[in-house]
Amino acid sequence: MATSSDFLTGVIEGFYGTPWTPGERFELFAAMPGWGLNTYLYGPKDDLHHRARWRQTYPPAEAEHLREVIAGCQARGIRFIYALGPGLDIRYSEKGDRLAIQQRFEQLLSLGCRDFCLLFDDIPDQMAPADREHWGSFASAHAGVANEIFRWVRPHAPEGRFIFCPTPYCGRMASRQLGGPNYLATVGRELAPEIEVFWTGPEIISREITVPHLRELQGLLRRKPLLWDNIHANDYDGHRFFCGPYAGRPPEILREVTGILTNPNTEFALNRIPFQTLGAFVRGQGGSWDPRAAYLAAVADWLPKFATTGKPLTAEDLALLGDCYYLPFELGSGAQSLLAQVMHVVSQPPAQWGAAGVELRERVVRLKELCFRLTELVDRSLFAALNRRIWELREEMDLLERFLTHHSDPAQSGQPFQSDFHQARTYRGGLVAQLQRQLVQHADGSFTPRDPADPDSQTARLFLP
Ligand code: GDL
Repeated sequence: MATSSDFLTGVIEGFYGTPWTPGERFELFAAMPGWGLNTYLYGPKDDLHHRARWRQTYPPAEAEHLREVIAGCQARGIRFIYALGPGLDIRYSEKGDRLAIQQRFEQLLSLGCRDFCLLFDDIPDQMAPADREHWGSFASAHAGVANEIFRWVRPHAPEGRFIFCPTPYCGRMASRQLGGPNYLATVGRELAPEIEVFWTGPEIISREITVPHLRELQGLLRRKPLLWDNIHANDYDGHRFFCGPYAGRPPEILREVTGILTNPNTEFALNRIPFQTLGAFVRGQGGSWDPRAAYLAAVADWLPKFATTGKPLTAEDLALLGDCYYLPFELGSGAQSLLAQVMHVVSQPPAQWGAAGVELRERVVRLKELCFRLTELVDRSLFAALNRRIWELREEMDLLERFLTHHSDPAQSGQPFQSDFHQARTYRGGLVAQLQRQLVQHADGSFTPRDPADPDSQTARLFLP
């Protein structure tokens, strides 16, 4: 049941990008019990020893670091799960490679770890001919290796959990037959029943995860999955972060999974609302769930972190800021209505803006000033985590303000607008920005080349060497 300690609720450090510092991890462990989170999984993709150097054990200094992190975690009553990702170049039929996994887990056992995970996500889904000959299929190779390691670990850690992440770990990947035909059914049949299986939902980043979706998966896996939830992950987009509430999953899913672990924003400091609202969701034990109310409650609790050297932020300010960086598929209400107003006003001739133009300008100025006030944050690690993204938002607010001011001035009537602070090539410049303009994505997700008659295409051509 959802509240028992058997139900895993917590955090996966499993993103691409700079791993958290030991200090950040300790801060997390101290706060987790208060939010009702009982599990932490260590698997930062860019810890070299997690993937690239998976065959080598940790050198002594790093091992000691890990020992402290494990002890700090367990001292708070939080389960520490260690994950290894050998899939980039493992030879599944090589006894030596399987032994290397065992040796790594042996080292972790000696550091106090009791819970383990083998990750086969984001790896080539092809095997060497010798591996195919030995195991028959990719799925059998994965299940076979996981079973072997599990059976070795179990006597050393009878109380520990053992988790497996399949190569197709979401509905879309499974329907594309990533890992070969019947991968999940084979894993379901061959993987030891005690081993839990990670799943991210219908997509890598799932807007919604429903009970029927999970039930269908249970049939294939012959067990309830463990959710690896990427709803707040931001490693795929350097311009965004997500501090909206846990949402898009009905409370009834709690009965269909063995736990929910969230793989959040890479920037540790930005995860307060994701963590707190996940805890509240699970603690609700399947009762009604109001994501907006949970968001506003978490905003109020996060506010003290936003102390500044100047005028203090209000909960309303922080809610608006969070609305601008809410969820992957959804802006918060304050950002939604601002965007709607911008779209409405700028699509009209300035002569028709009237009061809507004035009101919009006030909102834009307020948000711009709010962005500026974040430079005064006393907590500089929070500032560092926010700064690049907020700066971009501030630039857009500044541009809009200048645009609205220019066109509201009768003396400028009919004059084209230019900003001295948003010069071509310094603003929205660079290779990535230009590449992004070349393929247009439509509402259904499909892409087409940009219309060559579009004046922006000529601008792009102008920038070519
Ligand atoms: C993934 C990776 C994860 C990454 C996330 C979001 C899983 C199982 N693996 O595919 O490490 O952070 O997407 O980009 O989700």
